[in-house]
Amino acid sequence: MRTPVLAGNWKMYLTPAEGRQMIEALRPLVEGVADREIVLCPPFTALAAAADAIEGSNISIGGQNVHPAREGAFTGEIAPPMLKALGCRYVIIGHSERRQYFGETDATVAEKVRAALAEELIPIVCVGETLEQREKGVTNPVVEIQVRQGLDGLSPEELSGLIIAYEPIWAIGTGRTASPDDAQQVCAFIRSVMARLAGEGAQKTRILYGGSVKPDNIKELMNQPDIDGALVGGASLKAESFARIVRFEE
Ligand code: G2H
Repeated sequence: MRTPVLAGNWKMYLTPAEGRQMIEALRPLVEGVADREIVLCPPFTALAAAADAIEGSNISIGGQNVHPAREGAFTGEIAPPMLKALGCRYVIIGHSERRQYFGETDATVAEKVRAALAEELIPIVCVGETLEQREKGVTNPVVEIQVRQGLDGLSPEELSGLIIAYEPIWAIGTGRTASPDDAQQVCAFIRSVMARLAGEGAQKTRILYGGSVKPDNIKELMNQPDIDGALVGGASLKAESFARIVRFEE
């Protein structure tokens, strides 16, 4: 009953021309796929080219980050209405790389989520534990704090419409994937936290897994009852591998 979401996070890769080329190659490979949402999140500089290249297709675009203010003297930042004006439907918020290298906290995540929702952008809110936290056995409490604080003050309706991406930090870009069982356990736990915040609406929230997702592990991940899609980094840069992920093809 939840429409799967396959979202590519290009991170700081691909120029406008390279992004356009990737999308032109991807379009025929995912044509006709209607029962899932296909999303690409290019760097800001490639968004306009991507918006043009997806025209008339079943692919949507999103930002990788956003500033919480609608406008202002914030050099180097991008506001929610600017993403919207470029045709973005989604925005990634609180990716672990933003938290680790750019000082983002659960409080800044909460501000950005509210700002994105005000502009009718669908937030893809990232949460996840470090290796040290996993080994200490505190994955659930760490993720619960990130969910509760990052989504602070939202209505049940807002909570059910957003997307959460569970990305264990130790699995990001390392080639190590959480086992489908481990990923399912944390995603089910996140849904139980959402149920306490949003009641029945938690059944509608899409929860994605992210961290070294590839064509050869997508099928098993998608077989898990609480995993509703994937946030894909490295394997979303090439049309062939991302198309196989979108189609759940090994
Ligand atoms: C996690 C993921 C995409 P990768 O950051 O957000 O990247 O698939 O390269 O591990």
